[in-house]
Amino acid sequence: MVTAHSKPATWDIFCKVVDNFGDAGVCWRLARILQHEHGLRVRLWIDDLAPLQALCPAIDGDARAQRVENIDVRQWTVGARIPDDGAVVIEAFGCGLSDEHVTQMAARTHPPLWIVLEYLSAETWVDEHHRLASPHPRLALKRWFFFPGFTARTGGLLREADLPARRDAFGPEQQQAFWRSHGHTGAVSPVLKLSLFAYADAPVAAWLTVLAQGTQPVVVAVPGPSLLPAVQAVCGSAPHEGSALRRGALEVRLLPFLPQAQYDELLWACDFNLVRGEDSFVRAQWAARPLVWQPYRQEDGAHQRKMEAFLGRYGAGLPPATAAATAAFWRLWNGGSGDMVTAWAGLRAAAPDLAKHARHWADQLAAFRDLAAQLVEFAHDKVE
Ligand code: TRH
Repeated sequence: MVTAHSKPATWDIFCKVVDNFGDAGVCWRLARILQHEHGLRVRLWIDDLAPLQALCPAIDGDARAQRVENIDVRQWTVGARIPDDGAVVIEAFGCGLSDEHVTQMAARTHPPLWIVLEYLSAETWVDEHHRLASPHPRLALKRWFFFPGFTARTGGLLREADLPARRDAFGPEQQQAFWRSHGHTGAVSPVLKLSLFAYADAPVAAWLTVLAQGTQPVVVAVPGPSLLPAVQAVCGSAPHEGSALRRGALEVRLLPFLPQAQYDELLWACDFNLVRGEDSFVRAQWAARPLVWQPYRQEDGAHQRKMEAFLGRYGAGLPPATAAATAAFWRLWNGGSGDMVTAWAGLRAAAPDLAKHARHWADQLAAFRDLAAQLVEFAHDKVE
């Protein structure tokens, strides 16, 4: 366990990139908060530096070891030598530690505290599973399961201490400057501004078509290249980063994949955000703006259960018609049946309620301790 009477000094975070950016995104955010706000020495072990470099351009995609923002970033290769001075090991998303590494941990006089950081879910069973331990089948080691979540009985959500203040200080002037810095004019009301980050199987083209055919001028900002085929299908011309394409009431603004901090600014500069996976989903909630979520698809349909569980919690504070309109659009966005024109009209009509609720929801979540602080407290509790 952690050495008695001492703050855990070195934390090792292990991250395997399954696909996309979420694994790296969550681990990088956690590493930054642990280092910058809790003064810990953090080593982030990651098996693929490319997504991390996209989130943080200061990262060298080839370096085996580097220090960026005061975090030691190490390539986690097969056979990598893991120093045995770490007080806490975070196994992100149950990514699996090698037998050799686990044996080395067990052989220490004070084995590190081994925490499996799980995926986020609003399902009720999370409350019961948070902070449970599972003994290693052969060695004198325990793994502790730590669940992020939306209730006081879970580990909470990642949140930088200054995030709400930075968000609230990002007013109209900053928003205009944001758009201008990406080569676009600052769209002002009554133009509706939306950001779009989704998997390629979302009905993006059908939705953009409905927007184009509407009467309200709409800007849709699309960071990164993954949805360009759908944009091209609707707007016709060959899209490239930095360009703005128009059809009817719709203007699509193509942005580069933004560094993580700038992605927050995009969310704050928009009236409505379409997000996916885990980390952008959480950031959209902190943005205190209405959102549409596309969970990461899982074979067994677990993503649908996650979506319904979240809708249940989120919708509980909404007028029933607003909750129903929200659920109808989210379900359609996630492979359900329905008519896009009707679903979008319903969501638009719900926008004033949703805007109020989004703020209330963010404030309510901010009343819980954030995930990094809870991890630090947990590590202290386990000192023997
Ligand atoms: O990239 P994702 O689809 O990641 C997913 C999920 O995390 C999923 O749960 C996991 O199992 C799977 O990966 C392997 O979506 P997510 O979680 O939103 O992560 C995206 C990260 O990228 C997040 O940190 C926000 C960041 N981002 C930027 O920094 N700039 C951008 O321009 C955009 C669009 C995103």
